[in-house]
Order: sequence, then structure tokens, then C-alpha cells
Amino acid sequence: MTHVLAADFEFMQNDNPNGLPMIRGYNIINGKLEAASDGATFTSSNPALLSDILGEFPLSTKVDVHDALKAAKSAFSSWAGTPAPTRGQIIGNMGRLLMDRKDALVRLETREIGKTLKESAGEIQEAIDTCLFFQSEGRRLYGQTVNSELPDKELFTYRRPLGVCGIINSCNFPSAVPFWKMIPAIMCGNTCVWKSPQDSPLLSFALARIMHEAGLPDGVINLVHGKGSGAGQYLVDAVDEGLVNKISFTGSTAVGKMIGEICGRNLVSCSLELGGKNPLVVMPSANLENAVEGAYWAGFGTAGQRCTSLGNLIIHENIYDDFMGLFMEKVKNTKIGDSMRYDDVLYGPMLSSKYAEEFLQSLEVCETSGADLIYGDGRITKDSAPVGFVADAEEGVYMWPHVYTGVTEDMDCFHEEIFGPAITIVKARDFDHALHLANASPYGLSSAIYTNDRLEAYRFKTGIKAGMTGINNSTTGAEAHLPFGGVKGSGNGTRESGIWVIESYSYWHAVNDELSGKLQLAQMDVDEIHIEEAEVNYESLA
Ligand code: UN1
Repeated sequence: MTHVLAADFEFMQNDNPNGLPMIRGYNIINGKLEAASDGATFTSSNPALLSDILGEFPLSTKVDVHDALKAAKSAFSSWAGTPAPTRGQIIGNMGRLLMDRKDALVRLETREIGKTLKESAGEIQEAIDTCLFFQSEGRRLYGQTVNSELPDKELFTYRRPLGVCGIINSCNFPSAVPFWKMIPAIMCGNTCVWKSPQDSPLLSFALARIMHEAGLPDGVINLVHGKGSGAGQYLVDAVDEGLVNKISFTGSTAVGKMIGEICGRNLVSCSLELGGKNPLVVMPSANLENAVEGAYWAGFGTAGQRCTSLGNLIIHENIYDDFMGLFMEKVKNTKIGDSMRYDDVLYGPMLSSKYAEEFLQSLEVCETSGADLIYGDGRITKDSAPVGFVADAEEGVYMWPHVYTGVTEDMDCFHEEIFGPAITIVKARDFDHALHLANASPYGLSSAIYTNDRLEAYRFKTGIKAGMTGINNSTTGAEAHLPFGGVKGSGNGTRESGIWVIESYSYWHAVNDELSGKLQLAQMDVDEIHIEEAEVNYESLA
């Protein structure tokens, strides 16, 4: 039970082919490094080089998750009582430490989940931006003074923390998204149990250590590793046991609905950021080169593994052939490989073998829907690789980019999210048809339109049902100080980021202070002012 600040990383014996270390990882409970109560472990491997093992981590038991919840509960009152500007100062320290260690964290993120170095750098920056934003929010966290309807009485509102927050995120944004959740949570005075994603435990372990180095008191953030069906489920089950005051989850719509049901029956608040089938519309007035760039990046950047990645590409029939000519030229020349070893790759491997398997299964939906596969061949192998592939196919889990055309609204693949490098293309007759198609999936996370017709852009912006819309931009790339989230099947209406997220981690406390020294009844003891009608003839004015 060593304190997290008193120990360096523990290196393990390994056969990693790239000479990179293997780490013994721990849960962090009440500031102490802890193994699983039954000693069970799991490993994390590099999806670009599966024989490179990053570390061994506790497969947390129910006892471990409950220990973490107890630690969060006992740290709560002292943390909630810490002045908000001091909490903000610790968050600012976290941002500065992340800046100092950015290069190492970027390489680690790329090694663990296969994102390109450029994208990992963008993501660590998003975590830094979040810290810098909320550092000064600690000096605001405003309430209001409100006038009373009675004399000698004052009204106030205060933001109060909710208590113990269960944080569950997915490994596709393993640094920005947990920071989107935990930074506002702790800024508001809550404490957290963070169930780290199964496929990015080393990055979570490094980030949680940095949070402690920044001056975070023990027990304010407790890290538990493990599987969604293990530690994640134990954390959600604890809502039924009255041990959790808030769940914040980013992941699939199916799991989100299950969490929403459990929280709902316990009247516990939950933030749910779920799937998307994000539409991008291209209209005839668009700058086609720009639209091709945006659609290509939205579809295949991050190997299509963002919640905001392009799903349905909706192209007006008058420019369909021109657009597709330019678009397919780019798709066919996509550079794919391990960004640690090759420069300028658009995307790397899938996040992990699990994501690769699930992606291949979801491609079957496109096949059985009857969509036309015009490009792509599943997993990249020695014998089947696109021209731009620059890695050794056997070493990692790489996928072809996939393009399906002839997709219509009645097909399952029009409605289902495909988490990976595959887009479904739909032809639109006119603007109204394009808008109808953009609204026709069960999701409503992100959306985009390329047009140079201002009225069309306006009608899209007002007619689309989505949490986010890009005009002449891709579906991805939300900034850290705008509200992030969706409607319909993409979430329960809560938002991450910016000032809006504060609503999700605090409740409003209305306080009245009666200074008159007597009982004054609201609504009943209020002075009534009567209308005194004058003898004036307004009709005579004109
Ligand atoms: C996610 O995929 O869960 O807007 C988050 C974007 C990123 C965040 C994505 N800033 O694409």
C-alpha cells in the first residue's frame, strides 16, 4: 500500500519487440497504489504491434470498487469545503503538469490505442484546455442574489456538489473525455471513482498520478481498472445500493440506456454521451474540394472511431459524380500505418482487437442491408492491403477504409452506427430530401452541411435535430469550451464542456434569509398595489 507520490513506475520483465517497457499498474484508492483484492490482472497491448505489452493492471473486484466508493465518500466533505478557487488552483496545476509531460503522454497514448501522434497531441491538448478553462471557473462558480417579494428579506442561490460521481469513459478519447467529466466534477466539489477503459489502463494510470502530483488530496479521484462488464458494472450496480450520487458515461447507446434505467429508478442524475450516425450533407453550391476534405477527414480520421465520425454522407444528385470522383481518389490513396514508425499516416490500427472484431461484425450489417461496397476489404492482411498501407499487417489490427453506396433510408446500415473506417453514402434529390435524410437516423449527436447558399445553411441549422452542427466543416472537432452532446439516441440531453457542464455536476440550492425578525408569509403577506384608474380620456389623443 504505497502512496502514489512515494513510488516511481514499476517496470516488469518483458519480451517487448520494440524495447519499450512493461509497467505494473495499480488501482489508486485513497491515494494508495492497490492491486485487485483477489490478485487478478489483465494486460494492455499496443494495437499496432500486438506483441508489445504495455503493462499488467488489476482486474478490479466488487470489493475494490466498493473500497474506492468508500474512499470517495470519506474525502467528500473536506473537498466540498475546500474553497473553489483552491480547487481551481489544483486543476490549473494539473494543466501545467500535462503541458510539461505532453510529449511522453502523446507517445504513450499512440502506443496504447494506435491514434496518430498528431491526433494524440490534439487530444492531450484538449485535456489541457479543459484544465485551463476550469482553473478560473473555480474563481467564478457563481450563484445569484435574488430580490425577495417581502421587505427585510434576502434570497440567494448557490451551486452545491452532488457527492460521489462514478466516471466511465471509452478508450477512443482516453484523456480528453475523462477530463471533460472529472475536471468539472471536482471543480464543483464532488469526488470521483473513475473506471478506466479496459483498453487504455496505462494512460489512465499515468493521468491519475499526474492529478495527484498536482496537489489533489487523497480520495478525491479514485482509479479502478477492469472490464466494463466487471468493474464498470459494479460501479453502476452501486447506484442501486445508494453508494453513488452521479454517473457520467460515454459509450454505446445500449449500455447508456441500461445505466439510465438504473439511475432513473434511484433518482440519481446521470450524464450519457452515446452513439451517433452523424450525417454530412453536400449541396451543389459547396466548394467541392473543401467538402471532399471535410467528409474524408470526418469518415476516416481516427479510423472512424470518434463518436462524432461521419456516418451517412448525403450527396445532392446533381454533383454526385463529380464529388465521388474526387472523394474516391483520396480514399484510394489513404496512408495507413503505425504513426510511431511512419510519418503522415491518416490513421493507424483499430483501438484494440476487441474494437476490430466489433467493426468487422458491423460491416456485415452493410452487406445484409444490400448496400454496394465500392471500396474496402475488411481487415488488412499480407495479401489484401490498400496501396497506401505502410505497416506490417500481421503485427497489428488494421482495417481498409470502406465506402458503401446505394444506401437508402429503409436499410439497417442507414440507421446503425459503424464504429470504424466505413461510411454509407446516400443520394439526395434536393435540399428538403437531404435534410429529411439527415434527420432520419435514430441518433442526433453531430451533423454537417457543405453549402455556399446562406439560406440553405440557415435552414439546415434550424431544421436539424442534433446537439452539434458544422457549416462548411466536418462532423468532428468540437472545442473544449462549447457544449458537447446529443439528442435522440445520442444521449439524455446533458452536455459536457464549457460552462454548460457545471449543471451536470452541481445542484442549485435556494436560500432565503429573513432579517425582519418575524414570520412573513410569501405570497400572503405581500403588499398588494392596486390600479387607480384616472379620469383621463386616452381616446382624445389622436
Ligand atoms: C468522442 O468521440 O467521444 O469533437 C469525443 C471531437 C472531439 C471529441 C470527440 N473533440 O471529435
